[in-house]
Amino acid sequence: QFEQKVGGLTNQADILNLKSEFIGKKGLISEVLKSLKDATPEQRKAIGPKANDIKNNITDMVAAKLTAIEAQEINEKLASSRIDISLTDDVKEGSSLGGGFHPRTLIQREIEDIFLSMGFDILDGPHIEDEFHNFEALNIPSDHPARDMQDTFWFHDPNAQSDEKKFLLRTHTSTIQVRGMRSRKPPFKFIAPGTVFRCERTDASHEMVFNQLEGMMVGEDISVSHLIYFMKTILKEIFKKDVEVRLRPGFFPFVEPGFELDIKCLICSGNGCSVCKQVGWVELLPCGMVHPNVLKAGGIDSEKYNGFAFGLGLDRLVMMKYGIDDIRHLQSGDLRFNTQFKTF
Ligand code: FA5
Repeated sequence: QFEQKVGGLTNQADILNLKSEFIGKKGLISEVLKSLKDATPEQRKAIGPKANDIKNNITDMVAAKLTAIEAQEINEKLASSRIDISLTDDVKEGSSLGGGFHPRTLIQREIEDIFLSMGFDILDGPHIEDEFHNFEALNIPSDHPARDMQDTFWFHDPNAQSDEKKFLLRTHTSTIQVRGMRSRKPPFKFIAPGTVFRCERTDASHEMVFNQLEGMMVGEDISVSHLIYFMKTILKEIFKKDVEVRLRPGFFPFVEPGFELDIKCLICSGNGCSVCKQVGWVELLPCGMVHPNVLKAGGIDSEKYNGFAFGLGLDRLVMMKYGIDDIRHLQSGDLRFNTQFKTF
């Protein structure tokens, strides 16, 4: 009877109730055992051991049944609270949960690799600069009109004496030309990527905080053809195709002669858009032969050595490479923009 009844039970309490119905203090078997006191010795001998066997059997069956139920409960709990630590395919392929590089980082690294392979060093410099490194050593004295070409964020100290050193947020990475020249002996060549700051109105191709990549090569008998070779190589490697460029005279006090290298706007294919201000060309890579005054300020013998320098507009290069029609997307922090460039 017990075996039949317990088979259908799945609940611990029901099983324990059934157990006490049979072998509890007032259960059926206990009643049988109790009644033995009035039985004959033969009856006791026959019934006693049997009743005890049944009691033991029931105890064993209950224990087995309870163990099985407990095991089942543990398994169910494990299954429902299991944490899947394996990577799902969407994460592997770059969902919003995965990381990635900013397009500027991707291009910067690519350019760094190209220049490293050509034997250039990579230099860095401070964002907060003094007047000497940002202007004077670059042949831009304080009364020079070229200072107006770059609207400057000055640090203002109301207690400063008029002849004290003034500080600013660097307006170009050319400051690192000065630091590079003063820390090494010719011949040398280096690039210096970095953020620069200008107090300018923003539009589709202008930011207040943007990035340049400076380059400088100093040695004996360096000519404009070296400069053009390096400029062409870098553009070819980056765009992996021939892009239309034009070289025109450009004025920068720190180079002589100076050039502006423009690229045919890849957003509008030269037809005119807000990025190229409808002219079809984008100013990308000003460059030139280093002015002797700059070499001198850098502690270099300008009779013996010469060199070239360039200041690539990194954000504009990124825009041309990826067809980005507004520079402000780059710093927007908008994930819909950033996640398009996932590389892993
Ligand atoms: C300079 O800053 C010079 N130091 C570059 C140079 C270096 C010339 C060495 C000669 C030799 P310019 O102000 O033109 O030059 O800026 C260089 C490049 O930075 C521009 O061609 C353009 O691509 C980018 N640029 C300039 N202003 C902005 C801006 N507001 N937002 C985004 N990119 C800019």
